[in-house]
Parts: sequence; C-alpha cells; structure tokens
Amino acid sequence: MSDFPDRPGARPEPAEIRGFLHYSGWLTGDEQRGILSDLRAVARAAPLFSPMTPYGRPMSVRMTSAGKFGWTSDRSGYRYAAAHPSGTAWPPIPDSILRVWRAVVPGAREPECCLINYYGAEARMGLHQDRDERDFTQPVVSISLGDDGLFRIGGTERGGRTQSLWLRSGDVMVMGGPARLCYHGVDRIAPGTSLLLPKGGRINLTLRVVT
Ligand SMILES: O=C(O)CCC(=O)C(=O)O
Ligand SMILES: [Mn+2]
Repeated sequence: MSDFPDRPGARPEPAEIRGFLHYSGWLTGDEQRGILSDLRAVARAAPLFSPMTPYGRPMSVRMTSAGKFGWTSDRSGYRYAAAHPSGTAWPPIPDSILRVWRAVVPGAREPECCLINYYGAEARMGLHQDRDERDFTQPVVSISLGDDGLFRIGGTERGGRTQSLWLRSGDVMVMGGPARLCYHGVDRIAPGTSLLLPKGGRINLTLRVVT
C-alpha cells in the first residue's frame, strides 16, 4: 500500500461481515479532503441529479458519476449510460479514488464507473443487489465520506436475515467474491456526525467494473 506514502500508520485490516470486507477508517483526513476536492470538480462537469425509479418516483439520493459509464435510472429502468443526462460525457475517475481501488482489490480489472451518491439528512437507499454489471467476478468497492450511514447487509436472496453496521467517513467496503450479489442498502444517515462536508450529509462512492 505504498501508493499513499504520506500516511503515518499502517492501513487497517478488514473485518468480514457477511462476506463483505469492511476497512474502518481506511482513508486519512487528508485523503478524504483530497477526494472531496476532486469530487467537487466532477460535480461541476457532471452535476448531481435525482434519478426517477422505474416506478416513477424520484430517488431520495442525488447522484452523478465519473468514468466511462455512469449509472442512471428512469421510467425505462436502471442502467449504465455513456453520458450524463445533459448529454455531456462523464469526467474521468480521479486518481485519488482509483488509488483506493488498486490498493484494496489489486488483482481486479480497472473500474469503469465511479457512482457518486449524495445523501441529505432524509435520504436512504432500499435493499437491492448491484446487478447491472456484466462481470460478477469483479468486486464493487465502496468509499464513505461525511456523515455516518446505517448500512444493512442481507444474503443473496431477498427476505433473508440482515445485519447492520454504521459506515463512517473514510471507511472502505469491498463487496466481492461470494458476497458480490448480496442485498444491501442504507436505512438512514446520522446528521451532524462528521465535519467533512460543510453543509453536512453523506457521500458514498461505488467503483464498478461495468462490462
Ligand atoms: O451508500 C452506500 O453505502 C451504498 C450505495 C449502494 O449500494 C449503491 O449505490 O448501489
Ligand atoms: Mn448497491
């Protein structure tokens, strides 16, 4: 993990929770601030938007993407798209974010999408599987910034037992291997638990191989 030579201590070891690998406090404060400033540039080029679910309701999470593909949704369904709804290409995935992927999943293909989710105080994300990608041998890597989020993990079938944990600013989660298709979601945000974002809220990044 020499890719972050400025870090004083060693990276945390992961805790396994239902097949997901949770790296608590993987990013230093400086690294989080660096990623945030890169994300601001991404959002200037590709502004956050509120996708419609296929059921015709706007999602409570606002989102945008970086990379070759961006994730979006509308009345015709969930999918990856080559351009932002405005027609502009998605900006490239910042190096500060790619470095996390290369460090935690060194053998994986390069990510083709970095989905950026912004959760305000009232936002949540229902239990779902990430299954719009072609190659389920490739992991999804999640990075959390800002306020704590209560993350719920289930099994590969809907309706099974679930387990929850708080994801905090700087945490990294690897969703791969046999757990790649496990249900997961975010029940709620705990406003005021982080000072990283001046206006509060939570950002979650998910890095994905799409093709
Ligand atoms: O916000 C999170 O921690 C999870 C986000 C997620 O599951 C998704 O974007 O598919
Ligand atoms: Mn997901």
